[in-house]
Amino acid sequence: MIEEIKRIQEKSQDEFASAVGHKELEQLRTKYLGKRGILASFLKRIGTLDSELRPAAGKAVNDAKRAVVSFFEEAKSRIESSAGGKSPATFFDYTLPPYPFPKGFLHPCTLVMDEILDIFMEMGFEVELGPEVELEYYNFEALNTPKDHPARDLQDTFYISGEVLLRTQTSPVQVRVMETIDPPVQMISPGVTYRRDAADMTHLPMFSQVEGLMVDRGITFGHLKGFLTEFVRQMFGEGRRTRFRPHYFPFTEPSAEMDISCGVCGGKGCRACKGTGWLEILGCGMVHPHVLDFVHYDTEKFTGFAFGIGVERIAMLRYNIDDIRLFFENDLRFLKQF
Ligand code: 2NL
Repeated sequence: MIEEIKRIQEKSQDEFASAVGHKELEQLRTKYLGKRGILASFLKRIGTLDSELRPAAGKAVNDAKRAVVSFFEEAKSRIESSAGGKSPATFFDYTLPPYPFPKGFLHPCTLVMDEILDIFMEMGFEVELGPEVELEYYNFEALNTPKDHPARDLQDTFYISGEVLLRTQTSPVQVRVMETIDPPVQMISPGVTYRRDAADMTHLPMFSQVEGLMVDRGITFGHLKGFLTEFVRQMFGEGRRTRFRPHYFPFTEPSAEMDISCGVCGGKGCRACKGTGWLEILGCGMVHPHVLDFVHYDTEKFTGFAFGIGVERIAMLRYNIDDIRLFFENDLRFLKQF
């Protein structure tokens, strides 16, 4: 019987050591130390032993009881310290969020940005990133926009110093990539851009862009139309008509803006499309030979197309939002809808 008691004592030590929570601790206490517990049953059995065996057995049970009580005390202080030293009745962590626990979600512009990138990545474009604080050279000069060019007015930006500024588009990333690799180039550059614009329903001084560039032998305006038409089909669904309207950018020649048929009126003309039936979605064109010259590409061999997509603008068209400022006010009642 003494051997048996020793084994029980060892087993109880393991069980108390691995007990989690007050409930399990109380169950173990009852099991070993309770009135009808294991140690009590040993005490009862002592009466059935021969009288000369009783003292040793009694001592063994008492020793075991003392040991088990100490295992219990140890487990109790361990469990209480993990609850801030208080019993569960008084311990409550007020900093925990209430049930059901709120889950985070993505900003509508992030959702649209990811979708745009997925579409072009699947068509073979590599994603390239670059600095938001740029050199004037990469933002303007190398993009065929010299100091006295009138387009500098439209793209006025925030200057850090004379030659350092916040980029007005992500094209400088593309210039940097072309400086380091030879054609073929097939890339997109997503990111935040800045302009010195006052905030209104369609403008913000900070917005996001995805620019694309493809340079190789024999690239034509036909390739540009093909890729962008497929982009529109995947982004806005089948059945939207598209058109390319002549435009001017210093860095492309010829240049165009791409329109899609209005999703609200189907092209008949309404308030959303200002009666025209068309919505402008991006700017594009064939890369100006001067831009290729700046990165030492052979303009006899290589041509390319480029485009710039405003992410907030696409998100506004996708979700029928009429004021771009809603994206930056961070009102959860607005943001939770997407
Ligand atoms: C817009 C639309 C555009 C480009 C961006 C580009 C980039 C390189 C060379 C030539 Cl490296 N072009 N990007 C082309 C056409 C339009 O953005 O509304 N921008 C002001």
